[in-house]
Order: sequence, then C-alpha cells, then structure tokens
Amino acid sequence: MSAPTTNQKLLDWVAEIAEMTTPDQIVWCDGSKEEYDRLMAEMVESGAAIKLNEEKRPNSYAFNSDPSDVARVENRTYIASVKEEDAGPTNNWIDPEELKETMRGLYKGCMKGRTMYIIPFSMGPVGSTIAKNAIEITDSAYVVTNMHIMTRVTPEVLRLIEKEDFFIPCLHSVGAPLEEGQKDVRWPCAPIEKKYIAHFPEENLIWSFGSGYGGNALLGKKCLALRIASAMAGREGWMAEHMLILRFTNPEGKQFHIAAAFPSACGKTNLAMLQSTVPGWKVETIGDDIAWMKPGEDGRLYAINPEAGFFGVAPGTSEASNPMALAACSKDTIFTNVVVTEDNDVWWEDMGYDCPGGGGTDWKNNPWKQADGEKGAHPNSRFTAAAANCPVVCPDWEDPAGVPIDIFVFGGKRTSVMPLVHEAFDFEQGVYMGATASSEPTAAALDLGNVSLRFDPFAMTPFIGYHAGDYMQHWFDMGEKLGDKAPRVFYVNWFQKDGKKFLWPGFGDNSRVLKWMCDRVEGKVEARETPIGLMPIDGDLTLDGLDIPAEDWEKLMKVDNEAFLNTVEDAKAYLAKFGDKLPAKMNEQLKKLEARLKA
Ligand code: GTP
Ligand code: SPV
Ligand code: MN
Repeated sequence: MSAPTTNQKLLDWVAEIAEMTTPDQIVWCDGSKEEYDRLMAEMVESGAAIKLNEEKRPNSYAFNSDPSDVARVENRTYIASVKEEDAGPTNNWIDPEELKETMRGLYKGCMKGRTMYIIPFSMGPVGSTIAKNAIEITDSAYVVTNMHIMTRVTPEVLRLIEKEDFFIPCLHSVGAPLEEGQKDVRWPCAPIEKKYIAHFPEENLIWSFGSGYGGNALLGKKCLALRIASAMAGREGWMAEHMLILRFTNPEGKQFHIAAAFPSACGKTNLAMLQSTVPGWKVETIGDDIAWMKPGEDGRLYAINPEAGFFGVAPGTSEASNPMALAACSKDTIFTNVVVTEDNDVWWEDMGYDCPGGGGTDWKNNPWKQADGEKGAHPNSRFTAAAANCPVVCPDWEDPAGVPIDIFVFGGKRTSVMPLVHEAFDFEQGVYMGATASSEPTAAALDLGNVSLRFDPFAMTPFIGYHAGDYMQHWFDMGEKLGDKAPRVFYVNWFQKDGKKFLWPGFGDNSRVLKWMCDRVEGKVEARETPIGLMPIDGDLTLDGLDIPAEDWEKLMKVDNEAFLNTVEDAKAYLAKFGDKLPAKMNEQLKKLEARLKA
C-alpha cells in the first residue's frame, strides 16, 4: 500500500517504526465505514469478536479481554520527563533514554505476523484551533475500530499534518508477535511486567506496549488528551481536565455550562446525561470524560470535548440510572467484557432486569448462569458508543469554539464525612477543594491495592503529565487570569451511606443539586456559611416529591468539624510530599480552613 501522505516527518516515523516492529503488512486507515466493517468481519472470522443480534443490537459487537488485561495499569504508567523532578511525586518516572532502550527491546519484532495500522485522528473537531492532530500506530484491529468511535479518524487529518508539519505520535503494540503458523489468541497482550504505558512530555510522544485495554491502548484518551495535553496546557496557558461537560437549561431558556471532575468510575458519564427531575430544567451532553478549556476573547473559559464517543462503564447502567447512555449503546456499539446472552444480546450487573434466559457467556468467555451468583460482567466492563448516538447530545457539542463554563464541580466517592454539596467562598478556595479531593478506590484501575481513601487532586492523579505541584499552581494562575469571570466552584458527594443504603437517591435527582448551583450563580438564593464553605439554606435545594427522612437529610448536610480536622491532617501529610513545589496559596488555604474549623 502506498502512503497517502507527503509529510516527510510522518513518513520517516512510520518507516522507523516498521523497521523496528517488522509487521507482515502496513495499512493506512481512513476512518471509513467500509474499513470498520472489514476489520469487524475479520475479527468475527478469527473469533476475537462476537457479532451481536442485528435485530436487538444493530451493528454491534462484543469482545472479551484476557483476564489479566481489564483496566488501566497505573503502576506500569510512566511520565519520562528529562528531569525526574518534573514528573513529581504522583508519577512513576524512568529516565527517558533508559526507558526507550528497554522499550525498543520489547518493540523489536513485536508486530511479526501482524498488521501495522496507521490511524490519523483528531482530538477535537477537525481543524478547530483547540484540536490536536495525531497518529496512532497499532497492531490491534480492536484499537482501530474503537478509535473510529472515540476520535475523528479521517484523511483530512493528514492534510492538516502536511500543512502544519506537526502531529502527536502515539505508538501502540499489544506485544504479542506471532511465529510462522502460530494461531492468534482471542485477546493478545503481554504479561504485566512487560506492559509499559510511557509518556515523553517534552517530545509530545507516547509509547504503549503490552495492553489492549481502554486507556492503555486507545491512546487519544488518557495518554494524549490528559497526560500529554495537561503538560502542553501547563506550558501554553490552557487546561486539559478529567471532566464531563454538560449544558443545563432552565425553564426560561437560560443556559448554564457545567464541567465536573470526578475520579474514574465515580459518576461522570451518569451526570453528563442525567434526566432532570426538576420540572422544566434539562441536561444536554457535551462530553463525559475529558474537557479542554481555553480563555476566550471575552475573558471567559471555553470548553470543548476532545473525544467523539463514550467509553462508559457498563455495570450499573440501566433505564433507571442512565437511560440516555443505554440509548447511546442501543446500536453501533462495541462492548468489552460484558455478558453475551443466549440470543446474542448483552447484559451486565444492575442493568435493571435479570439476565434474559438466566445466563449466557460471561466476560471470561465461559458458560455462565446468573443463579450461580458470580458476576457475569467485569466491574470495569465498558461500552464504546458514538456521542452522536446519544439522544441528549447537545446541538453545540462539536462547536469548535466550545461552550463558556459557569460552574466547576469536584467530587468523589465518600461513604461518610463529605456532605452532599458545598460551595467555595472564592476561586482560590475552590482550587484548594479540587486539590484535596479524595475518593475511595474503584475498579477502573487494576492495581491500587487495599487503600481506603485516596487523595486524588482534581480527579487527575493518574493523568497529570508533569509535577502535580506545578499543576496546582497552574490552577491558581488560571484563576488569576480569569478574575471575576472564573467559574464558581462546588464540591459534591452523591455517595454517603448508612450501612448499605445510599442516603441520597442520586442519578436524575442530582439535577436538584445542579439547580441550586445555578440559582447561586444567578444570585437567586443566599447560602449559609459553614467552616468548609457555603451550603444550602433549608428549602432552597428542592426535595419536592422525594421521601428523604429528616435524619438522613441532616446527615447529608452535616459538617463534622472533628472529622474534617482529621481530613486536614491527612491532607497536610499528603501535600508534604510536594515539598517546595506546593503552591504557597495551598498552605494559606489549609491554615484558613483549620482556623475556621477550630473557631
Ligand atoms: P470513568 O469512565 O471511569 O471515568 O467513570 P465515570 O466517572 O464516567 O463513572 P460512571 O458515570 O460510569 O459511574 C460509575 C458508577 O457510579 C456506576 O456504577 C454508577 O451507577 C455509579 N453512580 C453514578 N452516579 C451515581 C449516583 O448519583 N449515585 C450513586 N449511588 N451511584 C452513582
Ligand atoms: C477512566 O479510567 O477514567 C476511564 C476509562 O475513563 S479508561 O479509558 O480506561 O481510562
Ligand atoms: Mn475517565
């Protein structure tokens, strides 16, 4: 196949990688439906993919990964900056030359017996001034088809690369070469000690080896749009954040744009598509995972979603919790690690009904019966669905100029202590709230071990491509630049529990909390001062139609000074490892909070 580009940089890079990895053939991808259908047909033929029931789930496929390759691997993820101190205390670091030498050894001949695909893609609307052009080289057809949905794959990107002579190179291999005559397995990958998810921020370069799953392999997502982009954004004065973006419109037609950062598997996709239970208010989705934001000419902060699809958590997605996500994956979807039912449809835990027929094939590709009590879908099983297939996608979701952000929300999973909602007194306290956000671990990362609470600044711990102290300082700097046009900042917790029961109904009813935030922004309601921030005056956050016992509401709204003082101590211990890179403003905020809690 002759190369469809004249860009010498790209041609040289492709030649260098082909020489190192020795694939059997090279295919330049064009993002067409023909290409998608051809690759899927090949994967169905080889047994890697299952074509789902065309009547029930049109144009959709299911995959089962290797049981060792089911989520991001944070302890195999590296920020290989030239200087160790630039990676900071939250990242794994290896000297870039040393890491490249190790990885070159692994890449050598790694595509033997396989096809090397070259994927030209754009993160963000093609040609937008905020968008980035990139190339992923991969030996996984699963990755190619997922990239078709998650990003904009098109030869137009090659034209832009020729014009600008710039692209972000992303190299990926599943790390499983095939010997002559060797039959492929369903999900090729390398053992954990050979997996590397490597970032070279000074070169805007990504090298990934050994995993085929999610953020390890779809390199436009966490690797490019967060780790590399956050480092670029820090240098260039913009922001790349692990945030959903939504538009909330009130009955008078006034629009509010909200960007919310919750850690992995803590409710971004759900909030991005929520069905409002506040009469007359509606949510439209702009993005469910990542926001790129830049100050506009009017001084406000404008956000785009760099992605084109959702890589959403399947378990828990139901008609009751997230009907719009279910609708988005009703067709044209790739499912990974869910149950395939007897009639070739999909099922997962907490889908809202029992598995039709009582069982099927589980995520490990074994016969499975729900009655036996084992989980059929992996807790981090996912659907890959086009944003355009979401019934509530915002008409402006692809506007290259983005949408102006009114409100930032931080949060995480906390079964106690953290109240339902509080508002920062000002942007600087908001930065403190984001910087000290914490959560209990989830299934989205493989290897967090048995920790009960994890500080997760801005829900970005695994995704900050440089020193987290510099990143915090960047947030303060952005606040100064935006001045009185900076978004208002809130902190939420949908996850307080009394035993096994959630105290707050969550999901669609979270719209009640969003409405209170919008009323605050509009100056329609006052708030009461507490040591941790501003909280709703009883009656302002509407509970109409909900049946929440008074004692539960009290717990949801409680500020336990004693417990918060303990958290402050934990925060101090956590922040100590930032050393002199900890912004002075963080210490100021810590002192002020402590004083308020002790007053
Ligand atoms: P990533 O894609 O990993 O970044 O995750 P995410 O932040 O998009 O999380 P997602 O929306 O997929 O939610 C993860 C889990 O949280 C699911 O099991 C949801 O059912 C659950 N969840 C989401 N919102 C709520 C809520 O308001 N209340 C409760 N109790 N659970 C929720
Ligand atoms: C996350 O873990 O935050 C995800 C899934 O969104 S992954 O694409 O694997 O990063
Ligand atoms: Mn995510």
